[in-house]
Amino acid sequence: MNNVESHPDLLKEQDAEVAAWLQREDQRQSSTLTLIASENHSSAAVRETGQSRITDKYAEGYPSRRYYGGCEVADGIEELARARAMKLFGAEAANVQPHSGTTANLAALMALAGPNGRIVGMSLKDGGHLSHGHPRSATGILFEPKQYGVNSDGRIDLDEVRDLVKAHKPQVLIAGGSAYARNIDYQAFKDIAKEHDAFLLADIAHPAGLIAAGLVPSPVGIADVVTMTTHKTLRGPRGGMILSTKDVAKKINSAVFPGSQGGPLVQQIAGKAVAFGEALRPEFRAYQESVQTNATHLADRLIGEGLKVVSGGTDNHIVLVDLQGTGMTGADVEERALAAGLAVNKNAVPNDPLPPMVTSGLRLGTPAVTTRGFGTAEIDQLVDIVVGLVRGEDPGRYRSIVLELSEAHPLP
Ligand code: DSN
Repeated sequence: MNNVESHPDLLKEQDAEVAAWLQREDQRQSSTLTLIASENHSSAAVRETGQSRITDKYAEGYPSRRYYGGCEVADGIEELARARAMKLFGAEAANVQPHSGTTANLAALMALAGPNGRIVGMSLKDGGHLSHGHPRSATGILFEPKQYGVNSDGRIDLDEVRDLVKAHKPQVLIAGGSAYARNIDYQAFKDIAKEHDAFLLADIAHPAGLIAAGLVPSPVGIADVVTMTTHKTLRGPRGGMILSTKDVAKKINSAVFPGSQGGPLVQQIAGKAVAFGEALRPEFRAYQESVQTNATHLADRLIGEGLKVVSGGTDNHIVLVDLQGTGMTGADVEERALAAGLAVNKNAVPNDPLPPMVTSGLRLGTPAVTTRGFGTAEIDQLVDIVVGLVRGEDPGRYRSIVLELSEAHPLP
């Protein structure tokens, strides 16, 4: 039995300050709505794993090959998580130890590119991710990166990818992004990589849940390595994971441990196992269908209201709004939305003239509100609020609507 079950007020009695902060976060999440595309609300079962005594256990190594005694439970948990992950995605191998998506990418690049290796990935400003070779990320410092972007239609420029790979001769080509709303042609990426003897790494941190549900194309079976986080559309605990072919699995494992991490967070791995179990149930597909339907509806409605959406819509859970011409920056709308009770994030749009802490864009996403039971009718209400905020309406006039919606759709 864990402490919370046996003594629910333990933390409050022992450390009122920390308890108050955590209570405040409960209240914040309950009374606001999250439209941040990378966030979600995990199930109570997933969250319960974080309180387990397994958090106290060192388990450096891999199941049956640990550097500590007493790892039989950690072994069982990790094997279960790996088996469920491989079943869910149809993968040949899985490493469930990465603490995050960034550490998963770092380990995968260490395994495939080696020290000072050359990599090609999408630039952050065009919708990629820091860990795809940004100059201030370890992946841009330890490797030699070149970055591709998107065309004027907001879609990946495959000709640029081909030319860059030809010129830079990377060991690893990366496909995937953190603000890219369109499906990725993984086979086209694989063909380019293969032609130049490069590995293909697909980072599916954002659409992992949609991919698991079979609603957007999967790179598994095409890419050599697939990295992801487990807490976005996948709705698991905060963490990372690497899927791979059997051929490279050994290299991946040693790049995770001992290459870039020490002891795995077994309580998080237990949470991943629970989340993968949830994702293997039929209701998960229904949830992901709603995530996608809500995002399409959100994009269509915003466009109908005269806002510009990068690439003209979405194939997944992300809607990237280009605010140029509205008189508002991304930072302006983020702050105004927060005052109304909506958590959103400012985001660069392609060719953004503004710096990253300001930006000309707003990235919206539907996973968290869909977990709370939102359908297209509630999305319509959110559209009215977002459009009003962009047009300069007083955020205060929307606060009660957001509170009502929040109360009617409690957290899981
Ligand atoms: N946190 C990720 C996201 O918001 O997409 C990027 O690291």
